[in-house]
Amino acid sequence: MLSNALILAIASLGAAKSILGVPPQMESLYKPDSNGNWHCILDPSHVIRFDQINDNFCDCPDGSDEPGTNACEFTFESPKMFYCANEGFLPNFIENYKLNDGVCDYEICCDGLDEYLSGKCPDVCPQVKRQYDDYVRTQKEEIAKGLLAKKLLEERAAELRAASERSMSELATKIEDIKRTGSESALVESESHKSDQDETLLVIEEGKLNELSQLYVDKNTELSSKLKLLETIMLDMSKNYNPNFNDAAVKSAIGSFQNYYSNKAELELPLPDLKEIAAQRLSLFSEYHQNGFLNLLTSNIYSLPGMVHLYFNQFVDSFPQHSTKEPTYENENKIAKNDHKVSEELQFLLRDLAALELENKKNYGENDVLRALVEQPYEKKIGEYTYKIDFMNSIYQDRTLVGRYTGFEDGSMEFAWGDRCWNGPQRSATVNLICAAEFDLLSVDEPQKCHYQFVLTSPVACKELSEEELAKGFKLNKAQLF
Ligand code: MAN
Repeated sequence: MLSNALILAIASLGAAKSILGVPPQMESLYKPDSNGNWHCILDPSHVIRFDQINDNFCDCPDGSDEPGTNACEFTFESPKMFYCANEGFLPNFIENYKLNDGVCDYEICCDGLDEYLSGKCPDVCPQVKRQYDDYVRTQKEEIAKGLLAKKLLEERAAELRAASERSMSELATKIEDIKRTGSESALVESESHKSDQDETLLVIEEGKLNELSQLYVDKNTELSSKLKLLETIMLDMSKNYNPNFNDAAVKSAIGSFQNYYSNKAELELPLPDLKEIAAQRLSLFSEYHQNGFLNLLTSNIYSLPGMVHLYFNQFVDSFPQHSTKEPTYENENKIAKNDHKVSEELQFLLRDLAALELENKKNYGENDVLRALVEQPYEKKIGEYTYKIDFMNSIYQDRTLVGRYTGFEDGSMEFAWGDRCWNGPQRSATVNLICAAEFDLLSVDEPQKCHYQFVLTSPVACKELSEEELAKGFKLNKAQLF
């Protein structure tokens, strides 16, 4: 409790100038009436003596009689903020419960008024102002440089957008042309090949293809069972190894295995019915250059068991492109083949157009600025990992996918659907962008398991700031005060 004498001294000090804790715009509410009394602000029927203001005893139900003490901390509407004038610097408000707690809260009250009872906090407003002015000056310089860099990015983004729109309209024209003339040109093409009598026609028999498919299915089964065995061994090891032995090689191997194992489900595609695919394809390509076919079969791209089905599809898809000799067809077959070619090209063009449309639908932020970043992936090693940010696309932590770009909001880029964590969620990340002329990854934190917070400086985040907005970013360096 404050001594009465002290409280009176403070109150009279307040009466002479202003009431302690009250901002200038509210001073008119703290005047005595003609009888030397005062009315609580929210409930004027409550009348107290004027000298009861700031006597460290809460009289008013709204707590308005104690703006300069913490006596009304439990009243619902008490003025919980105390005004520091901070002469020569910026005025501010501090929570009443921080008053006279023995701590100089110079970040808020550089005049030291929050410790008015002990007076132990001398006024440091001139020093704080110097720091603040330095901060504002360097910030303004950095923002100006950043805005120049941002302008260049925006210009590049505009070029990229224009190029993309040109490609889209070219594709659209081609698509229209093909749709209009596709069958006609197929017919013309088939006529021009009619006289190619000397080309060899090579036929792949369905039985042969079935046989080879079976071979790959059997190989896949055999390799899958070997893989299962290895997985069992590694799983056992990752559960039972002694983490207290600091063996970097073991830890790294187990880390990689856990990463692989957690994402196994996403990696494994169901094995398609190869015979069925073969039959379908055979009906389309009943004749084909046998050597080309065999070359493809014997190439070593099929060595990974889990990928057999994937590559087999690619291989079958590659039939038309890999043909070295154009076979001779009967007119009818030729028309069918060319129709197929036309429709295949149309598919490619439509797919390219759809991909471009999708790219253009991405949120590239104001003035499309993020579009320019597509060309400038960023990489930095922080701690034990190298992070690669492929803007608008993905983030990798070494070889682990942290996430794919999902959107841009409030100055942050969001990434999700990364590799799954061991016993955890799929990885995801938020990249907070802060203004600077250069890109620099300042920090990567993992506040929740496998959700990452990146802090990246970039011109993208630069914008003109008002004095008030600048002030919000100021951090006082207390160590430099004395
Ligand atoms: C790896 C890294 C870490 C992550 C753990 C989760 O070690 O991706 O960031 O926390 O996996 O198991």
